[in-house]
Amino acid sequence: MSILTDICELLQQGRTSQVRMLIQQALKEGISPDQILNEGLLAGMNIIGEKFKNDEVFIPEVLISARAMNAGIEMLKPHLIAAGVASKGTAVIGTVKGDLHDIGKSLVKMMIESKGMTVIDLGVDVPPQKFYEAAQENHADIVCLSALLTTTMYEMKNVVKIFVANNKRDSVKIMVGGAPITHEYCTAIGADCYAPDAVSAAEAALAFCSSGMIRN
Ligand code: B1M
Repeated sequence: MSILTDICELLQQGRTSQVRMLIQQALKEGISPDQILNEGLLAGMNIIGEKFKNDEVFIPEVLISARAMNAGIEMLKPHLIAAGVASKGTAVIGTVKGDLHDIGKSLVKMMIESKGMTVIDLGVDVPPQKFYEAAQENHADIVCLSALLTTTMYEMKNVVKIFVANNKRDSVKIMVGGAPITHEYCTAIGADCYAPDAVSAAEAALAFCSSGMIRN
């Protein structure tokens, strides 16, 4: 079906208005919203994700494609809801308390969304309590913490602690990332997963949800 291939191609080129136009046309032609999502938008974003991983494209290209994808998802949302297409899981994401860096966090958010998951973005400078409350309110499967400063990365431990203190540590996975974070640090603070980049973060988030690895 060439219209879906075209959406996939144009998304990779970040051509938002053309992506929107083709989605409109595809819907008119009776193509199902989940097919447009999976075979058009997500297919294109997955290719960009792989290219980013292999250093074939860089942050600006990813952000431009992600913008086209978000515009497409916004158009499809009412149709997807009407068709009862379920989200593949829910993530809460934010940059930890005291830290204002949001570019990497936003990239991680977009890549997780590109996997068909719902993401609640709490923004930057997020206190541990807010992560906890948002996870509870939204029945999150995974909590994603970003930190770029060696002076703020310690807040990640406080987020883990608040889930433990409320006896809810087993209800979510906690993923950590950002330039100063390492696998060793993740293990030391009792988080579940460290991802070095946005693509691996999205793959890990989806794997947690689809393999039923979330502990209840
Ligand atoms: Co700041 N800053 N900054 N800064 N800044 C760094 C981080 C720094 C390394 C620069 C340096 O000195 N070389 C340094 C930190 C040093 C340290 O702690 N060791 C630093 C500093 C010191 C500061 C201030 C303290 C400076 C000052 O005021 N004296 C201050 C702190 C403010 C605060 O947060 N309270 C500050 C401020 C700023 C700006 C506001 C000017 C701006 C942020 C703008 C914004 O985000 N809207 C800024 C910027 C832009 C940077 C650099 C230049 C770039 C960061 C960035 O966006 N990279 C940075 C130096 C550098 O990294 N070269 C620097 C691109 C982004 C895509 O990468 O965020 O690493 P990154 O995300 C990656 C991965 O880390 C990973 O995926 C992303 C992409 O694949 N990832 C995750 C990120 N989060 C993840 C979560 C996951 C998984 C993966 O799972 C949940």
